[in-house]
Amino acid sequence: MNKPPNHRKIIHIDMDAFYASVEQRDYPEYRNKALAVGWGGDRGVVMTASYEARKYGIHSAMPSSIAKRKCPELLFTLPRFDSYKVVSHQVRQIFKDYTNLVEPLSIDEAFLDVTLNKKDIPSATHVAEEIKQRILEETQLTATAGISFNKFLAKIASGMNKPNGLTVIHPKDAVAFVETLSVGKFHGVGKVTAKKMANLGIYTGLDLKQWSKKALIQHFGKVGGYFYRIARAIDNRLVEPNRVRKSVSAEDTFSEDVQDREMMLKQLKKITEIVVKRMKNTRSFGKTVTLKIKYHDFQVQTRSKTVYHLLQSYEQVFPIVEFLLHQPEFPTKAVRLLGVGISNLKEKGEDGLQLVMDL
Ligand code: TTP
Ligand code: MG
Repeated sequence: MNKPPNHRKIIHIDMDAFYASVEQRDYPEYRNKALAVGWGGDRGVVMTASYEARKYGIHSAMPSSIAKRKCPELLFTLPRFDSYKVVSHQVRQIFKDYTNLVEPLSIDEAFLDVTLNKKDIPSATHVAEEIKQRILEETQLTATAGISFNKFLAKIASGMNKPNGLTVIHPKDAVAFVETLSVGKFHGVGKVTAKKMANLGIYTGLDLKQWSKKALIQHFGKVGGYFYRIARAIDNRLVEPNRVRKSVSAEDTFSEDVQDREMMLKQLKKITEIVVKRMKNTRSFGKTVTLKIKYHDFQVQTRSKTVYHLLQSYEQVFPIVEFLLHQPEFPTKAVRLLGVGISNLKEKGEDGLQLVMDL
């Protein structure tokens, strides 16, 4: 019998400028053009931008008005989610030819564990090359692959060489590589955490490595243990094919800033209905309700409430949303956007039990 390999072989695959690439594929007039997917109106937001548009500094989540200022010839098109889902499904079918250990992270991204793969290809790089080639042949779209021996490094690797890239981080190089990496590049370190780290003098993996596990947990809570491990290139998280989503959410921008309570409640009812429907579709139940409020000046506030029973129905969720709108106080400034999220999700097990998922 073959000796099991010392290291796992993990691939992270991420489609390039996903929504924009599908639009450029389906509408030749968008090819080689600066294109944004999203609403181009005054209060629209860029969902993603073609690589041609990114040269102007345009990126996801940028208000459309700013994007147009940066690039006056920028074209806008509305998203066609059904087409993106078709591609996402095609790509997942390709993955399944290599391994069942596929963990989708979003519509265009997944981890694959190819340590043992259905084609018995020993090199993970070869698997990734084949998958990229098949994605191109079957969807006419490009993807970028990152390859390493754990999820953390595979994800970092795929971000290093986009678009249409393939980057390998070898076990022998991993420790030195993480030392040079800026902490802002670590998955799980957002802007707020990066700033907190900077205040502590932590800028790179090497800086992070100087801290004890205890001290990191003291400063950052539970996730401090994860930071301690990844600073040493250690990440034993498995590729989990049936992972349940941790949260569902929806949000909507008003066409004009709003201060009226009835209008806010009307909007929140609509959004809550969408969120509840999504939870039902995934057969999940949540315990934490979060209300997101973005004010006219772009200040964002989130208010959350965790309850002790599992929530799924509109009748259960909406009163909490309404409560959060008034607690600690009803918005004192005009509101631009409202969002509702439900997290702390659990999936109803097939045997009817409520499975407690790893949160
Ligand atoms: P990403 O993979 O983050 O971005 P991308 O595929 O457009 O570009 P990249 O080449 O850098 O991977 O997200 C996938 C899709 O998800 C993206 O095409 C549009 C959508 N999306 C949003 O709708 N809003 C967002 O804020 C982000 C980040 C993505
Ligand atoms: Mg992508």
